[in-house]
Amino acid sequence: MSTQRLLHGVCLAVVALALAACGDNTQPAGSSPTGSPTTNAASKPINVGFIQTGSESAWRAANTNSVKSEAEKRGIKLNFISGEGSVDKQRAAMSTLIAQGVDVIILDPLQNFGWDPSLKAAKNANIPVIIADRAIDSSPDLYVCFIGSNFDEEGQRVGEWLAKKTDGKAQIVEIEGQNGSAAAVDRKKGFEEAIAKYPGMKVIASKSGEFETAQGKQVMEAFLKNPDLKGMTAVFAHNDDMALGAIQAIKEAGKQPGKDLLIVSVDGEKAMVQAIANGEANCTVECKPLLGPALFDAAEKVAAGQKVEAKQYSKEELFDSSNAAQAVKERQY
Ligand code: GZL
Repeated sequence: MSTQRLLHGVCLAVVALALAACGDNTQPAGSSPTGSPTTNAASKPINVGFIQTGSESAWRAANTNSVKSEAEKRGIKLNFISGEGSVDKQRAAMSTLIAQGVDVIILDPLQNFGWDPSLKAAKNANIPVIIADRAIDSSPDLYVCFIGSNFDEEGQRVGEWLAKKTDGKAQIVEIEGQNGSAAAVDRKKGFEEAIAKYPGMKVIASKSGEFETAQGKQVMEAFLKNPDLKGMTAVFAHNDDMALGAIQAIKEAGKQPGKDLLIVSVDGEKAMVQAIANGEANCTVECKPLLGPALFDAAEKVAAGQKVEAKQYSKEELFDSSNAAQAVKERQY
């Protein structure tokens, strides 16, 4: 073989070896200009524990659905635990999730007190806690943020609507929510603050219906049978499910709900807005259950070590005969 041909062969071999070496070092797409590889793998999905109150109302069902569907959409590993109406079960769930070492815990507390020990345990385990929907009396340095509604304002708005509707004269029976829940405590407080300005408005009876339709109906049946309450002119229910139960009881007693007795409530559920459009109820202030997006925005930020707003309140509408017929078409729950 001539020297020239030999040199040509050696050159080709050197070029081939050089190309092969490049091929081995091809960087994955998106590699940094310095050539140091950056991973293409999606960052590990966060692991979130969610402790729910239970399944007491249509509002709660919509809230649970919003949380589960949003987690699935984002590829978040969700460990969903229902308190089944028991605070003890919720506290046990906190211990379980801390032991599992989840990245973030979201708690929707049945009661607004007694959470310091659980929150301190989570803090000691470096697990941030987000409070959803119902507020608590623990110090804000024990949890990251609150995302939900301003229940006091909801109670005020219902009270002010009723005062305007009745020219400040109403004898009111009150069907309360779950005892000790922020929703019940603060709606009651806001309503009472609003009607305190009107000497002609008075709550003449109060009893808990636990946010449930059947119990709301039972409480209303007892009010209707009580001779001391014959002068009642209005019903204030802490949520729509109980108001709908009260409407059933009023009809079965041969009276016209929405006319013989004014019915005011909170949540803005489709069935209640429909009852208002039908003239069988009078007012409901919306309380937004579709918190999934806001909760997981906060959880993802917290898991990434970013700051989040301490309090995030939903913006909510009021429905009465002036807007119910149109609004009912858009209600999602
Ligand atoms: C309010 C929520 C309440 C609803 C009820 O944010 O906690 O609990 O008003 C639900 O319908 O049961």
